[in-house]
Amino acid sequence: MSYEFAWLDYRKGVAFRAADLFKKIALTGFDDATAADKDILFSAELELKRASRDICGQEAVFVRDEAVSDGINIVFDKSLGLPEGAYGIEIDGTRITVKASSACGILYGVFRALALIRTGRISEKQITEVPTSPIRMLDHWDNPDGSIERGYSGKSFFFRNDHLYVDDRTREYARLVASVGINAVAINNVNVNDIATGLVSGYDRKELAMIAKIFGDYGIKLFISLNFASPMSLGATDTADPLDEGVAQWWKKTTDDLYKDIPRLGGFLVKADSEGRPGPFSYGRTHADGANMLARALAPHNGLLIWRCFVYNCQQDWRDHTMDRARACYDNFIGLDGQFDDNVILQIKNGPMDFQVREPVSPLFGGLKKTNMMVEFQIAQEYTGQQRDICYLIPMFKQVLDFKTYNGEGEGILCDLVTGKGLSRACGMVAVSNTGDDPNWTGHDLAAANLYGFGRLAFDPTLSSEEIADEWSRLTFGYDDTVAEGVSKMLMMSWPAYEKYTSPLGIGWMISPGHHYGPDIEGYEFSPWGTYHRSDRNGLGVERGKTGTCMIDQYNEPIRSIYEGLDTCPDELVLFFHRLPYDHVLKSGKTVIEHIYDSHFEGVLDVEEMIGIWESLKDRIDELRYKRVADRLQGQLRNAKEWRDRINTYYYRHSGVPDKQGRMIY
Ligand code: GCW
Repeated sequence: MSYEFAWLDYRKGVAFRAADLFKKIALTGFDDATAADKDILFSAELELKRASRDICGQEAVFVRDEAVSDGINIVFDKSLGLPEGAYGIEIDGTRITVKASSACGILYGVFRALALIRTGRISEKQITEVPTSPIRMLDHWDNPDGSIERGYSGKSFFFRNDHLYVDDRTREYARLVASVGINAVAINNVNVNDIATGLVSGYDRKELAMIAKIFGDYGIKLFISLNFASPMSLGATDTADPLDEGVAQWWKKTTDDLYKDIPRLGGFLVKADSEGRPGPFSYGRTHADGANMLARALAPHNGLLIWRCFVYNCQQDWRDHTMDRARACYDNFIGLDGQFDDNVILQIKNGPMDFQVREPVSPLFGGLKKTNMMVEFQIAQEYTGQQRDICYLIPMFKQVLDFKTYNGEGEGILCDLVTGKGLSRACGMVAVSNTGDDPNWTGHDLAAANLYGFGRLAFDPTLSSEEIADEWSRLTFGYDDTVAEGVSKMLMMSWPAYEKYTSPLGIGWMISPGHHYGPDIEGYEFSPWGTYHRSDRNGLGVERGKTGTCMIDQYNEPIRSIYEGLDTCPDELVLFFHRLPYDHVLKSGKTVIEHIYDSHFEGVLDVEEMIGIWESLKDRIDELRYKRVADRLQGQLRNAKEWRDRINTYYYRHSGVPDKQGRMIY
């Protein structure tokens, strides 16, 4: 499949005085770099070449180790002491200087300088940026057969016909994600099946090494998702018990061999004892036993072991009201705090359930005190419209990052905990990727704002959602205020709109089972997955407070009291935490049933408004992309109406309460 250049299409965008700037480009300190650094610096050089050609149609003239007064100076200088990945940019009339002490810093600084030129923001005189998260990662759920679990943008571009696949697009991908600061990528699904099990032990090793090299050229470390039972599945041992000497030896040798071929491998990512995947529980061992055994194989190579906390019972009995899936993540890991080796990082989903449109923050973040943590977001829009509906997730991620956990060390702001502020811990942010081999990478053109935005946010969480939307729009659609305003408005209204027309007040789910698009209110109600809303004629919701499953007690004070109290619990989460009657009056002044009706009618109106905005931009956006988005918006409108009518009808029939405004409910 052919591909487009997304926000890196330098032919788009107006460049003020760009031709002058590109007249001369001076590279300083490049020749003294190590071999690995040179590869990254070379990518930066290529980028400048490409930009010069595409922005102003001229070949860049490079000079070495001399400062130019008119043009671009790129200064690689370790003695500046800037942290890894950090850069400084100085703009002075017709001279731009990018400085860094690491090769990645140069690469990021070059991308940033080019973005500033393209968005016309070269009046900002001096910028120093230090990446906030040490690890800024994308997890791909790609399978060897080319399918992508929860993929909504075509097929995998890493795998095809049961093999790894390397072509121009591999490099283009690395370039794209490095441009927003991504420095770690797991290319295969955390559900590691069949052939993928062999990736750690030699399968397609040549291609794997090629991918790692291309990633390395862009400062990205390759991670491999592994099957916890690999030695057993591959027939080398008859157990996968993490405390078995033979198992540990197998992992050690396998890992040593892997590092011989791929010296800069980042490490492993593991989903264990979750949704049918093997794990230490089968041997009566803890997740610390499992993770540490693997971490010890990686430690001599400085590798990291990323262990997922998405562990819950998916064989639940819906009749049993005492069990609560929302408790599982905390209950499974809190007792292990302090038991993990230094090179283990726990990867915790942002919410206690599973990437719903609205969830509280996982209480595990505020519970663990002596464990490395990463927050896991999902930009693949599994439950948020599957890249058919627009849902710009950056505002949600920001709310999560701003959350105060009160973990005993002051406010314990989540962003600080996962970025290791003040501590030199291994930690960071990860997102389940939303890319595939569709020409525009993300299926919906506007879904690319989530890919772009996640990277930018992981680098600098102080950026606002609006800034990111505006910047992405200008880089993608060109320098046009009207387009940027319109597109940003659409993006900013999209998450609230999606929340309004889907399941209400934080209760989540109600999506069609299996594929997870569109409504099916009772689809999971009598299933083993543990995701219930328990609606009846009296009300709806799961009581998670003191009279229920006590899940609220997993939070620290004062959050615990805030969520426990009906007068303090925020409306948007009230049905996550409490079971309520339809006539319960929310803080907004509306009853629960009024809120359900009103929000669903509003959600559809919001989609109509987005369509109106898009139509107003018709002559300003190229035909191909205009039409792609316009078509998807019509699909979104159909989806929103389907949700509205099903939810409103269901709750009208259950509650018997008519709509005050007499709107059409079936
Ligand atoms: O959201 C759920 C998905 C599964 C996924 C799982 C996980 C990779 O429905 O498809 O499996 O989460 O995060 O492991």
